[in-house]
Amino acid sequence: MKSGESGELFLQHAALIIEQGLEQALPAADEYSRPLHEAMRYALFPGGKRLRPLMVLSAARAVHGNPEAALPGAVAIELIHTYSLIHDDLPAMDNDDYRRGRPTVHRVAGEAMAILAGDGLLTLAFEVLGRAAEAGVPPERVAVAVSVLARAAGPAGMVAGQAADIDQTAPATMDRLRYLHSQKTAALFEAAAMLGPVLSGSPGGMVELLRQFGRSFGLAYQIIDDLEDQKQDAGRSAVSTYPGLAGPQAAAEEARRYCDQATVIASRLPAGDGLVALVGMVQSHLDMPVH
Ligand code: GRG
Repeated sequence: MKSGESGELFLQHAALIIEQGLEQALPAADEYSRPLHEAMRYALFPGGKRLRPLMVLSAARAVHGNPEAALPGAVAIELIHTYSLIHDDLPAMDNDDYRRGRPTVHRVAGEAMAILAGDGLLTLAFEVLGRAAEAGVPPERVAVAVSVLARAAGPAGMVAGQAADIDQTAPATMDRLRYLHSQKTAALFEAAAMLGPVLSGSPGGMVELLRQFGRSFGLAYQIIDDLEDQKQDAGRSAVSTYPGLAGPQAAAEEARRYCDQATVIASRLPAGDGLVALVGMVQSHLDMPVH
């Protein structure tokens, strides 16, 4: 990755590095663990948009950090995201049969193996991040990165959001919705934006600025995702979504506001063009026509 390339070109190169990093992170299966490894691999490849690892590497670039130091963070966060999708699709949660146009992991590997594949990816994430010292990252930075990621993914972040989301008895209020978005979606994006500067050793002020970037991005992204679902569902939206509670127009305005906040922050950073391009990628969905 060259420092003079545009934000868009940077994202293209970063995407290739992320695929290689994920490929190398998956341990080889032995005779008895083959079904587990096949289930993990099925969930990871081909992946989705890889937004979170792209954010880790773009945030490292934004502060002139070393992308090699940030790669373990990028891989670890995608492993966690993938685990969360496997578990979210399970019969006990959303009970989804398809994800990314293919049968979900529990549909092809069975429920017990899907649970274990998720457990395997979650644990592997911390093994990968813990080994960042091997890429030359000082141990004290590795320790901060581990705690940033664990907090965002765990019972103060994504898991709390998921637990609140499955509570069917809770009233669908804007207050609850904001909590869900903040914990279930934005927490992991906040960590993604922080891991780059943390692993590359940026000052605390930069890490905080990038946390705010990740939060605005995550809040925008959840609303945009719900608006997309609404378009695909012939204009209907679940009541427990922003478009469902406030209407599609207000939802789109709110998403634009968060995108603008994120862009302003990224534009102030020394090399924030990768992050600006990432915001542009998701914001472009707001302007797409309904079909
Ligand atoms: C099971 C602990 C646990 C958590 C699940 C991520 C999640 C929490 C649930 C998935 C459902 C959902 C709508 C979450 C909101 C975040 C979101 C839009 C996830 C999808 O992320 P993308 O679009 O997925 O980045 P791809 O397919 O591109 O990887």
